[in-house]
Amino acid sequence: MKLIFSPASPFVRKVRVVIEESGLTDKVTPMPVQTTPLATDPAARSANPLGKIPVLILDDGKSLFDSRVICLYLNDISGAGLYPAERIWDVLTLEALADGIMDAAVLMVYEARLRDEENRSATWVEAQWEKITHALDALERQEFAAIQGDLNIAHLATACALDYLDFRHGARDWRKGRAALDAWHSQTAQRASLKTTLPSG
Ligand SMILES: N[C@@H](CCC(=O)N[C@@H](CS)C(=O)NCC(=O)O)C(=O)O
Repeated sequence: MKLIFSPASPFVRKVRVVIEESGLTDKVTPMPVQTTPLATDPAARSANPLGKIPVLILDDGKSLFDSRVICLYLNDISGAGLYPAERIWDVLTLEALADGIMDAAVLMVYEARLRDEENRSATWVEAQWEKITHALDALERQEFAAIQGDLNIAHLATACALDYLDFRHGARDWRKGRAALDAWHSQTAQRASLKTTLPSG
C-alpha cells in the first residue's frame, strides 16, 4: 500500500499513528507531496478528485480517502481493536470532534498563508478559533465519555488535534485553564505511535 502524505497534516498523522498502532508500518510506503487548495499536487488529484490528503492507495490500485475511512480500513485488516463495538457511536462522535478541531485549525493556517493579505479576515479566523475553544472546553468538562478507557481511535484523533494546535497555534496556548485535558494529553502523548509521528514541516 502507498500513503499520499505530508508530515505537517494532522489528518495524515492520524493515519500514520493508526498504521503504527496496527503493526502495518512495513506494509505502507509513504509518498510525500505538497498540496494546498490553491496548488493541488497531481498525485493527490489523481488519487482523490477532491485533491485532499491523506489517500491510501491499495495494492490493487484502488484509492481510499478520507482519514476516517482509511483508519477504519487499517483497523479492519489488522484487527487493531480501535473501534470498540459496545461504545462505537461515542467513539466515532469524539473522533468527529477531534477532526473538527483539525479542520478549523487547518483553515486558520490557510487563511494566513494562502489568502491575499488584503482579503484576509481576522473575524473569520477568530470564528474558527471559537469553534476550537468550544470543543476544548467540552473536552475539559469531560463531556465525551469515549476519552476514558482502553485506547480507541478517538484518543488518537484527539491527541493529533491537540498536537496540531501546539504545532501551528502554540501562541494561543490551548492548555490555559484546561488542566484536566492537559493531564490527559501528557499521558496519552507518551505512546510510541504519537511520539514518532509528531508534525513537522
Ligand atoms: N476530511 C479530510 C480532511 C483532509 C484535509 O483537509 N487535508 C488537507 C491537509 S491537512 C488537504 O489535503 N488540503 C488540501 C486541500 O484542501 O486541497 C480527512 O479526514 O482526510
